[in-house]
Amino acid sequence: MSEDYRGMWKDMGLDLAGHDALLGVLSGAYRDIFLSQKNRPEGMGYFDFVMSEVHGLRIRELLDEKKAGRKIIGSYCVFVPEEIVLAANATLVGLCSGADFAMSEVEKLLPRNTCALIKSSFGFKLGKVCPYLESADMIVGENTCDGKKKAYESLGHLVNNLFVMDLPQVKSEQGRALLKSEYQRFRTAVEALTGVVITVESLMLAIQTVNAKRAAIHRLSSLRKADLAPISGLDALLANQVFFYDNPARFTDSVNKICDELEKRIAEKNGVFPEKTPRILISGCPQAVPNWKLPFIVETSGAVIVGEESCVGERGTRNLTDASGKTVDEMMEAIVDRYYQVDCAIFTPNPQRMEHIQEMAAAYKADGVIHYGLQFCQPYLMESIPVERALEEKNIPTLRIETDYSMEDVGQLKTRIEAFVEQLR
Ligand code: BJ8
Repeated sequence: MSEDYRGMWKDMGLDLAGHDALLGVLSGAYRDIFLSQKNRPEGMGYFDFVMSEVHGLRIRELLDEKKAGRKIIGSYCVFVPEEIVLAANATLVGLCSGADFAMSEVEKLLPRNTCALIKSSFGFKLGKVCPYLESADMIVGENTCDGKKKAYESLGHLVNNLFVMDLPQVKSEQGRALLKSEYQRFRTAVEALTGVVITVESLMLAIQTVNAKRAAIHRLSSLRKADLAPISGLDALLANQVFFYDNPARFTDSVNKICDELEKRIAEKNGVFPEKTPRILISGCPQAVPNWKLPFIVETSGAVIVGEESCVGERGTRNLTDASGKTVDEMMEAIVDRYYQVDCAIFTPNPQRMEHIQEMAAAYKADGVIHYGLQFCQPYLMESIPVERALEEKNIPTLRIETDYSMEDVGQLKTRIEAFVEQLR
């Protein structure tokens, strides 16, 4: 980190010893996993810098925004519409956590058989190690899976600024109406928090800003369709993870810059892996920072990851919001339409997700799909069975993985993944 931020962290109420331990593990893992890769695009230097300052400079920027009167809103799910947040002069940051922390404390509040993602978010709160969580003026929980739904009841006792958004579980007229009314309720709550009433101009600008960010990520994804992968799956995942933390305009710019570089690499046939490296699509649960376990194993087992069917990936960023509305109400409708298409496994039935996985496997020329399910995540583990069936119909080999954030199963996973990659050759 370029500066000493200890005073800032202390003022935020972080547990400095715990935080040091977390940063120590994070920076060691980053060095071993990311910086050890060969022939990385130069543009990844920006993301290396962002990660090195993820608890430093970016937090200082957020605190400066707060001093200037802007509010910070933290979210655990891609159903929280960034457009509404930006239009009301607030900043949205992702809170989903990808590492085990303070597990003994967490298991006093949550059953052991809760998914690692939920446990991690509690661990970061109980261990007082997440400056994003501590800087948030509002935290948004969403009624998605049962685990999250019930966990927010407990989280509500740990924070004093939780807004729980109800979400549909069925794609129907009533489901869409629920999403619409919840987005209206969220808009009112955000306007009350910031004291800023959303206008046609502010909402239009917000839609354009978020669309630009998504369009840059779409451009990056589409370059990964090239026969010689111009960027590793690890680096592309990192860009998708930084999507949730960075300043939107700067992020868009940096992703577009790396895309310019990747276009040149493709023209020069300069890939990050040799020709004929088996191509893998990952599908399933979100991989939040610093959960890099699976892609690291895959890409050190002779394969390259060419896409993520995930909320930290294409499921989260797939569609743009229609920007043709002329009134706030029309734009709110467009926002509802855009998010209503997210095909999270909490929906039943969820045939669109099967179609999207088939489409992605074809578009990215994947030789195989790894379905990534977090242990105890019923929605995605249950849905891994129809996913496998849908891929079998297309003769695409599938490997179903069920894991958590611990390193205990790395050896076993590596053996299974190496065997799968061998089968794809
Ligand atoms: S829209 S995927 S971000 S809910 S892994 S907590 S589902 S038990 S994260 Fe998600 Fe929104 Fe859906 Fe996307 Fe529950 Fe499963 Fe845990 Fe999960």
